[in-house]
Amino acid sequence: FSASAQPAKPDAAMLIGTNDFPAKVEVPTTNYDYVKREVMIPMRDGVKLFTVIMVPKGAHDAPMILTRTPYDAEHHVQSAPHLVNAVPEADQLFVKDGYIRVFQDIRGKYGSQGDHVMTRPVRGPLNPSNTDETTDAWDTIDWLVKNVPEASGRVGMLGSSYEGYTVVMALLDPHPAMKVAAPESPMIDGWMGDDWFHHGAFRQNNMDFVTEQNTARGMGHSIDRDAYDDFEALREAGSAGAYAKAHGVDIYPFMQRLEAHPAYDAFWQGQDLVRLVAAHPTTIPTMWEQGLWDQEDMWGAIHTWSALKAKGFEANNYLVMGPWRHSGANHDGLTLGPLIFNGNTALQWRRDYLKPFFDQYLKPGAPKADTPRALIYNTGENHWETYADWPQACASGCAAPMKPLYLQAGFKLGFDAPAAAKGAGDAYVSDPAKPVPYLPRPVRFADGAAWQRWLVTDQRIIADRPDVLTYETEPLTAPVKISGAPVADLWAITTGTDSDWVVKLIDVYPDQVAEKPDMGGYQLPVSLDIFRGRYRNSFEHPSAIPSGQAQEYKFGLPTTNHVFLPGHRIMVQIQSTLFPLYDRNPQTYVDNIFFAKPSDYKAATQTILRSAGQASAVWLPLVAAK
Ligand code: PG9
Repeated sequence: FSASAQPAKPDAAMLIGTNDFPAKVEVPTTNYDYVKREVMIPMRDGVKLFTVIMVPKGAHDAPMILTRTPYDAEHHVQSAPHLVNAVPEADQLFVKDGYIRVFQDIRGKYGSQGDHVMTRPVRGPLNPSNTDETTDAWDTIDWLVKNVPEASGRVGMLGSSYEGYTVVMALLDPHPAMKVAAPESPMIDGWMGDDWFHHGAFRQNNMDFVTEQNTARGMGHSIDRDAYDDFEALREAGSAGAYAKAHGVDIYPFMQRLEAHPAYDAFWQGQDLVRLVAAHPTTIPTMWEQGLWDQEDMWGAIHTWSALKAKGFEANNYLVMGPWRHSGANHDGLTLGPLIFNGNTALQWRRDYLKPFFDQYLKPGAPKADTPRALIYNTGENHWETYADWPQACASGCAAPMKPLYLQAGFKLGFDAPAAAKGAGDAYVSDPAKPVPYLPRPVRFADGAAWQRWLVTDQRIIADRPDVLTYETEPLTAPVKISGAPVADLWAITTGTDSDWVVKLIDVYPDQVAEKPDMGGYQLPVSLDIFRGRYRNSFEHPSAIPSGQAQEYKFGLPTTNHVFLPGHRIMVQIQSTLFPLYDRNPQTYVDNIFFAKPSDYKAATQTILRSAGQASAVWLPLVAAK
């Protein structure tokens, strides 16, 4: 370089050192309206858990909210001068009102010490150690009330999904300073209807989750793809076990546990939080929340709340179900897919119910909150409803009984029992080589937006497939309201020796919807689920289906509070695959479907019966519509 372009006498600021990184990076925070502390909190066995404490400046006697997470406590908060901008959206109302917000990495994840165990079971036969998420929550709260001088000593816990599971675990033996809780979409029973399986059908997207969670203490990676379309890759692989082996997922101990426990055996029963909570009920005021279209944890909150109610612990347990996807309560509740709600329903819940509920128990002198026993969104009429009891209709003990909506000849539905002779039914061929997709292809598990809205997907994508049976009513002349959990009751014959059954209750919009033209003819799933036929007699002890013989398959569908409006039709769809979300049933009985061989996968003819003695129906929790 020419000497003439160089400064003759560089001053100190021109000189280049060896490293442009300062020895210590410190952002001036004197003008911040909060103090952030990062601490390592010791547990009873000496393991220390990384904890971020956000304290509003000037706080004293302040209430505290704790969330325990496997998803990186440090990144739950941002760097910003104002606390309201530093915390997640759902916490803004709390910190604006002087709450201290605490996030902690559970043991073995991110900044915490110790080993990680996926949804670590409670201490006992499945967890012989001296710690679990119950003791870790207890030790954490004990430390917080003794070591955060600005705190009042009253702690609330909330969190969604895995973080909801940690709230529920804390409730099994709560620290005396824990005064209120809100498990949001908590993972409660991983086999019946939360993340891992639904009625025994394995949810294959979890192989990414296991990989992401277990490749590293910090941010893990997901599965390397060999196809753009996960539908193609998973079909090509064969069984879920074969896919896991081919992609290295089978090295993770949790995947091995899933593969070793395909049935509802002691492994699942022993960590079923419905039973554990019902066996250890507390008097802590608890608001159980989940979405009406929760695509991950559809089972937990409603079933635990119901079990507590049945045990006589109704007084301190409340139920909230909003028109939300999984964890949607913590985000923007204005829309879901094409559905537009009556304002920001998530904010409405947080502002009008959750915050006053927490205030009541955490802020001495706060007014008593007006907390309904059950707060459930009416998804047909688009508004909130409050109930003194829930469900409004059920098989026994409710204000109204269930009413069967029968499958009828000509692909119709009706409340009159069919009179057809034995054997009357409709048949389709379910071919595992051509499974019914749960989303339009290409299906990509990595597409978070598609995943979040999949439960409201227009079912016209598959309604006309020959392997999907579609029954519907005439356009309704009066509103039909359902408030509770529908029950699928299928009488079916398969030519195979095992089969899955998918039942969908659908609201069909009129052909034209003037206010929202893109909803014309929309087939909106209101409640749907899958059932693995081998478990029809026992969830614990599967058995082959006798080929060619009628069997009854009866299973609960997710809770709903919906009005089918005049002009709409009620539709029921039945199919045997929902792929690749659920692994395919080979339709030949094998010991463990995770390891079914390619030759086990066989097409089967499925006949859904609608005769007088074998009347397939969806039982509706029917109530009077206003
Ligand atoms: N549904 C997620 C999950 C919870 C627990 C176990 C596995 C997955 C979650 O959103 O945290």
